[in-house]
Amino acid sequence: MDTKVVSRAFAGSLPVDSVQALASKNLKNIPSRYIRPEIEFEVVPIDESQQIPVIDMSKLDHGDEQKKLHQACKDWGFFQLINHGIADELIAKMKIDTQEFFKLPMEEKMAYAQLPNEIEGYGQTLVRSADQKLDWNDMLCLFPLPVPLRNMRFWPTNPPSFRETFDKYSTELHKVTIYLIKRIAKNLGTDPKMLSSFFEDEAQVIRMNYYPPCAEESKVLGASPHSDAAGLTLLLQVNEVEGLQIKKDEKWVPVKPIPGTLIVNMGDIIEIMSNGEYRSIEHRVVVNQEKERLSMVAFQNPKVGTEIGPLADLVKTKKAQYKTMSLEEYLILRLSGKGPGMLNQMKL
Ligand SMILES: O=C(O)CCC(=O)C(=O)O
Repeated sequence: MDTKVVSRAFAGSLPVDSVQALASKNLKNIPSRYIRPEIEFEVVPIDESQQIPVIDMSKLDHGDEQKKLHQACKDWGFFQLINHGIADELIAKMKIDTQEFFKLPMEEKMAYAQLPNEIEGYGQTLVRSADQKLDWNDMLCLFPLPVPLRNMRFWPTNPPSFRETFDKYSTELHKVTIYLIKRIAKNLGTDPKMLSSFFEDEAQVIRMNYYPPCAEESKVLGASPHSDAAGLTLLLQVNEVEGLQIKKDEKWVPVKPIPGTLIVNMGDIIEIMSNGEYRSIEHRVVVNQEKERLSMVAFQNPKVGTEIGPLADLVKTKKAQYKTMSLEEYLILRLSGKGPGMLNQMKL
């Protein structure tokens, strides 16, 4: 990610308190900035009967799995990826190191705090105004790729293995991304080498989310409804507590992660590049009354300099549905706003 561009998009973000510190006070009544009346009036019921498709990466050389991938990207915009090739031991270590970081005393975590108007580091997501509703969530956000742009000042040195584990995990996610992008290109009828070249020097952003338990769990949201600005998102459920819900046919569908899988979703960039063939789906996170929840979300973005717009091969027979602009312009447009529907700004 071009950190200067991201800083411009985040200019004016207001600092807010740590939710973990707030939750530790065991307040009976949660401050009103976290209370979301809209959830009470939610007209879309949860649909427990549906589940997102499962894609076996080791079988993608076979036609059927490749077709299944196409349908999953088209109909759901989300799937669970099994046999992705990342070693169980590495995933287990990454989960432990993430949990250990959030267990550190607040003063120690604050050594990695976001700087004013920056998203990288330990803190919270974008806050634009003093009356904006807040998510029940703290995060550690790092930009591991491209390597020359790493800002090690935000990489925890405690737990001592964090940096090494995180570096390896980031590299493995990059490999999975390149593999999937090639498969996606094939399914879309465009050149796999061309599409994957945008992601070779990718701008990767990894966000570790910590959602503390909440006494008024049905009144707050861990993450407000949104779609991801990224190319692809690869999500690891760090502990066994569910919370992610995706909007499908106007209903919220809870995602029940299968242990060892990565949850993959199409971001807005893939929706745009595919000229709307694949969909970037709105999702949100609910929290738990008794248990903390942790997740690790990797946003896989094309390299700086990539043009964001429908791919040339996909506008030969169908009119372009989205604008074309530089990644930098796109990020400013996409990150300066808030809430769902941001993708509409890209539609023609
Ligand atoms: O925690 C999760 O499951 C999803 C988080 C998410 O959507 C985000 O960080 O953008």
